[in-house]
Amino acid sequence: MSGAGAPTTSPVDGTGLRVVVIAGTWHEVISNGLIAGAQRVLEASGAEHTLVRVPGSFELAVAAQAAFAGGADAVVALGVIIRGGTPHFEYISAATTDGLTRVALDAGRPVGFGVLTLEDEQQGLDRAGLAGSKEDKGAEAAEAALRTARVIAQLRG
Ligand code: DLZ
Repeated sequence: MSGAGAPTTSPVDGTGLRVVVIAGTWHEVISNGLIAGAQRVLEASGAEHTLVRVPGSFELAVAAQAAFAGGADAVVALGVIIRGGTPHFEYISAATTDGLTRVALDAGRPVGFGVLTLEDEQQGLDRAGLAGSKEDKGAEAAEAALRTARVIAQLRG
C-alpha cells in the first residue's frame, strides 16, 4: 500500500483519552521508529498513553482485546511483517488484519492500524518515521485512533 492520497495531518486533541500502544518485536529498527512516531503524536495530543510489547504481529489482536477490557478508549497496533523473511507472510498478515478488525468492531472502539506488510526491509525504513523516511506510519496510526475515538464519542452523544 503506498502513501498516495493520505490526508494531511494536523494536531488532534487527545485530552481525557486513554490509549494503549501495542507493538510487536520483529524487525527492531522499524518497530522502534513506528513506536516513536505514535508516541510523538499521543504526547502532543495530551492523551494518556502506555506502551506494551507482544512477541509478534499475530499477538496484537488478543492484546488489543485485553486493552479494551481494561478500559482503553483506543489502541494503536504496530507491527512489521516482511515477505522476504516470512514464509507464512500471507497467513500472518491476514490473521493480524482480520483479528484487529474484529476486536475493534466487538469493542466498538478504534484500533489505529500501524502494521506494515512489506516486500523488503527498505520499504519499512521508508515508512517508519526515521531520519530519511518518506512516511511516518506510527504517527498516522496514532492520529487515526485519536480522531476516530473522538468521532465515536460524538456519535454516541
Ligand atoms: C513467525 C513470524 C515470522 C516468520 N515473521 C514475522 C514477522 O515478519 N513479523 C511479525 O510481527 N511476526 C512474525 N512472526 C511471529 C508471529 O507474529 C507470532 O509471534 C508467532 O507465530 C508466535 O505466535
